[in-house]
Amino acid sequence: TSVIHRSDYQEPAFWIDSVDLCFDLDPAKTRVLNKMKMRRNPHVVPQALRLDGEELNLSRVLVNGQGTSFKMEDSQLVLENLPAGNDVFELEIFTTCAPAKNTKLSGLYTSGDSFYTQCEAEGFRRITYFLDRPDVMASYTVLLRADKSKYPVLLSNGNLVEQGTLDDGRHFAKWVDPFKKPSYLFALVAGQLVAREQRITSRAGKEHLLQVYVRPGDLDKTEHAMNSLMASVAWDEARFGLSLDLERFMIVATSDFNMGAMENKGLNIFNSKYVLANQATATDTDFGNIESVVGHEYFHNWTGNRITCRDWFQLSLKEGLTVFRDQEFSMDLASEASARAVKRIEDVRVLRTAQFPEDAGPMAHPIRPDQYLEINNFYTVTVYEKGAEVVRMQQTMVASGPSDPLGREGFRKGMDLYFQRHDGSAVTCDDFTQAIADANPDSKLAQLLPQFKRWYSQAGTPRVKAVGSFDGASGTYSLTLSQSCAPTPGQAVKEPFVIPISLGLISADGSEVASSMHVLTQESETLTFTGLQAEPVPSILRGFSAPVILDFAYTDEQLLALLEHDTDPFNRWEAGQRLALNRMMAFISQDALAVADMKLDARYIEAMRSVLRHPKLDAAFKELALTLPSETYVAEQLDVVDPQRIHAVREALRAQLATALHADWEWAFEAHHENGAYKPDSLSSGRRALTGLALAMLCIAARTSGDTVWPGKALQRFKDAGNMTDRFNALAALVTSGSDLAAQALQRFHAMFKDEALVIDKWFALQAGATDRGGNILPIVKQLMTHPDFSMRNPNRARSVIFSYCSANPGAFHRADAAGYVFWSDKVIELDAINPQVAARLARALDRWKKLAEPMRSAAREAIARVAAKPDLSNDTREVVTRALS
Ligand code: B3K
Ligand code: ZN
Repeated sequence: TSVIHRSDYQEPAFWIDSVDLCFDLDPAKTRVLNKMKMRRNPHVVPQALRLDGEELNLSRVLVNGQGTSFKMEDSQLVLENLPAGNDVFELEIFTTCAPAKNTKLSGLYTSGDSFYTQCEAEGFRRITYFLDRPDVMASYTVLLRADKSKYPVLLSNGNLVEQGTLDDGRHFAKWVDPFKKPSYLFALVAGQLVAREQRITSRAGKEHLLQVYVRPGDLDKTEHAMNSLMASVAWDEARFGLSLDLERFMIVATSDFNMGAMENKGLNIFNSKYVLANQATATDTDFGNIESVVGHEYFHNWTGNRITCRDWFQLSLKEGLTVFRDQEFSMDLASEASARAVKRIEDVRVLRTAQFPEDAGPMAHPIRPDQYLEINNFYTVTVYEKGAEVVRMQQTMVASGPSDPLGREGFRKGMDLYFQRHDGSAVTCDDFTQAIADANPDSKLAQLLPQFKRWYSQAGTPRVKAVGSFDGASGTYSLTLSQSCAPTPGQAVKEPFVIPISLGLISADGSEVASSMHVLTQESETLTFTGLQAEPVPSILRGFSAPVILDFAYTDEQLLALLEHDTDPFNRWEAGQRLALNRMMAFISQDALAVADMKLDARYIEAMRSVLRHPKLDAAFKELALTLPSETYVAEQLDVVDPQRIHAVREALRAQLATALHADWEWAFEAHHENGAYKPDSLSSGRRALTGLALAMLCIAARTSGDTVWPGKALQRFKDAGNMTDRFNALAALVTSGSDLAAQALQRFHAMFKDEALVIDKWFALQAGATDRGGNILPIVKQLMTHPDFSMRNPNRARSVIFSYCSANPGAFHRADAAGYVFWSDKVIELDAINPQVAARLARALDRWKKLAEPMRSAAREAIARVAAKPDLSNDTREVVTRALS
């Protein structure tokens, strides 16, 4: 297989009108009969039919009921003697496959004793020969046959039209999907499952049945997923006028899944991590993630399923848009303004710690990529999260003044037009932006559309440099904004982007003297503000109005003023992060400075104290503001990275904040106790987050002072906690601070939850991600992998140990002796033979190797080369390591 280019797109030579699938399910050998009604595409020159297939055993091919000649070419089934002309013909294909041997978890596979499918992007070809591409949309009828006692539940897309018993203890179910769909949205599930059910009536007055299917015993963990699903249905109707178009909507949880979840039409299949939760087993973060993922997959029903992608290069058409929609959903559910801001900060934090590095590394690609070897490698933070930012900017740029300041109404008009034009078809990113612009002809977006579209074609994070100057005599402040963007692989030169910049000016007394939205289109532009008494402090890029890096040489005074007075909560948080970052950078860069001599100044500490003690700020915001920038984020600010030094500096500053604010942390811990019943809402989860941070800080302080009281309290809280958030935070406080009590708490935790796979994942992840002390984490990781609960084949479990170490614990992974990299290369190779998608994700852990300081840099390169030298590597992993080395 070779590289596929966006510019090579051609319509399919044939269309498939309908598909009749019949499955005889058996783990060792499942028989599949695929009967298709097909016809030639009159727009394409007559040619052979080439059907995709992978790891299938072909037994028979019939055309209009007659045997026919065929050949195999690179795993494609090629039929040359098909009827000429434009008539519909029937093609029947009999194949078998082996679900129990399918460790790739793509196509039809077994997990425990049940069958599941995963077809996006190209898994359907592992079930039957097909035109496995998203622009071929067909009507599906599915007949499932299986042993009744082993597989009492038989599910597929759409409506159940018939079911009954067969001979030999078997039974059947027939499903018809009323909507045409691409093959990647096909799904089937068979097994011993139980469902939580809920009947709802939509705004439009229609009745629907919602179901959440899980293994028997897990029903008590489905209430939150069901609530999230009901909230999603209501939200899409209210905000976008989009109603559920099916009588029945099903979610099924499985514990073996490559990613988060999948939006198959009417039959979403989820990683159990994003379904199962109750207060005893799931944290507030889990509850929040479930809400967004349930929302995300549900919202795909319109943005992805009703209107789908013409080809996989258009992936952000559905993913960027649907992430934008799930972000807005979570913000709208968190009704208080402060909670909206907290969600925005969290989303930006993900973008900056995961997407910015991707955009600066060897895998950098535009949100609409131009080429790929393996499409599964392009389900990235760029396509998803940056894609969502690009949709958000379109909303911002259709704002029409005071009547619609955020652009929500204009954006809704654009979405309406998008559905009016394209419902039921497979389209491109251009079709989307065109609809949003056409519905808002007077908007900035419409005026700047061709230039705006560079966000779709150019990779890399733009940098905006801002320089301010004040002329006291005339009372004029000018702000010069200049943009640039570094080269990325294959794109040496970048044209200027369209960058909406939300601005405010704060005066010396803290009042806001100006606020506006400026759309930067040139390489450099100067804005002037007049009538000012004194030099203002600029608050630039409010709400993170564009996915760019902002350079402004803020002084400490200016940052302190913003931290105290900015009306924009995002920039208020950002000011605190900049204060911390400046200090971390200064310490890191002084090579000769010993960690013991890095002393935080009183001014910074006092600023943090006032945030922590602030009477008006809420707990969730305080927790974010008091958390230092992550090691990964700091690494991105440096040209040469010594991960261990970054780690040491961050730990040292954290210890000082812990000690200097000791009394304040004690106050925070005592004052934010949650009494009463557990509720995962934003207000109470914010309080739990802050008490969790306070407890961690108090345990860290105890490590320096020798205090035994707070670790003791943490252990007690760990034992007494009424919910997983408090329990896990207490456990993490002990582990992170290296307390002597950690070992017994870990042991107890395992014993308490030994039957809860998702909790055991947390137990593994906490240990593999813990603070390195003298290189102790790698041996712990290796030890964990010999634990009877460890399994390389379960993606959640593999991620909880290996990824937590290689991708999420830079201070422990980047060892001068290269042992971390050797471990990494072993595991990439081992996983690649089992599950290439998971292996290729792990392979990304060394993306940024070129920035590493020696000797790490050379050692990392050697490890990557070692993987690349494996001859039978999957395309997935090969693409990642080849790009890394180039
Ligand atoms: N569309 C799926 C992702 C499929 C990933 C294939 N490797 C989940 C989602 O984005 O909603
Ligand atoms: Zn999605």
